[in-house]
Amino acid sequence: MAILLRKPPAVRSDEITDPAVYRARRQFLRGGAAAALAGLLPRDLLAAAARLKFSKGPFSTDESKTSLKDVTRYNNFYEFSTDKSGPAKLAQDFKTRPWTVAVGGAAEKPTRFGIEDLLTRFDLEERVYRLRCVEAWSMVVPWIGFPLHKLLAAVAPTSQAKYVAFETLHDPEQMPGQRGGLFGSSLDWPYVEGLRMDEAMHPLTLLAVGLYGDVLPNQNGAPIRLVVPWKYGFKSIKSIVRISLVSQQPPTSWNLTAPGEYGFYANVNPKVPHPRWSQARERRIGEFRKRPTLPFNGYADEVAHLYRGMDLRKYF
Ligand SMILES: Nc1nc2c(c(=O)[nH]1)N[C@H]1C(S)=C(S)[C@@H](COP(=O)(O)O)O[C@H]1N2
Ligand SMILES: [Mo]
Repeated sequence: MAILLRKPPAVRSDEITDPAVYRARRQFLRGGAAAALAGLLPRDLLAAAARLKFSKGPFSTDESKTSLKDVTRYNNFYEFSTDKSGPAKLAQDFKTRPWTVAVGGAAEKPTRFGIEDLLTRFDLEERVYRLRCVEAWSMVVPWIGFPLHKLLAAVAPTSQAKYVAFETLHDPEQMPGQRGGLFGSSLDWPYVEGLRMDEAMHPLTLLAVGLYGDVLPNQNGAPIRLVVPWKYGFKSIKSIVRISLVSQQPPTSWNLTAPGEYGFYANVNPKVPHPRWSQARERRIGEFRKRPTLPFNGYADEVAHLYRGMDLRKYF
């Protein structure tokens, strides 16, 4: 499994920065304050700033990437639609500005971060991760983001912090899937997810703000979403507005809906079938043949130690 992972090249982001992008960023930084006062930020300049900022991060797979088209047109985002092709259309006008992420709970310095702050405060990295959906398909996505542990460190978790709870925006006016009735799904809103503290602090755990060199498309969870590559895709909660440090294991949307089918841990495990289908193999989107599913989605060398001594059939 380790052969699929490579170390980051020793190249600093400023050495690979295109001069045009550099200029755009300077312009962005100068225009930033005025634009922020006016309540708007030019999207292309923001994208240029995001593009500039990233360097190659660790843990990237060498496998071929899923096409941008498939990554952005084959989505699970039930707030917009339960149909895979629905979010790309229905999330087009989703407003991701202004946007804040409240990070608090068991923390000495609870903070409400503005999204522009989050885009510039931490060094952004590109990380090419596999994403394995519980529905037995997978993708390879070049995310841009920063490790969650950096954000958590900024709020200074207390000793009470044993788990981290995440919450997606609740806005039925913008999200047709949250209206119930014809467009509704079986999920309760807002979508919630959670991680154990050691999982949240693991260097693989990423808060993504972009993919394929640009800011996140709305249907992929703009403006900020979680990516936990060794777990089933539903743990990678989109369009986050709240992150809370808590002392008890928090509820999670899919577990609340069908506790026998979706556990809290949701580690990718070819040996534990979903009650209605096998998890032994998966189809990589864009391919026809099926490939074997790897324990922890191929990240076992990095994360298996977190679960040493745990019965992974019981804690599925
Ligand atoms: N808020 C929210 N987050 C979500 C979902 C969702 O419906 N709502 N779907 C999850 C599932 S099941 C998967 S597989 C991934 C899909 O992410 P992608 O569309 O970027 O591939 O998002 C996850 N995060
Ligand atoms: Mo999924």
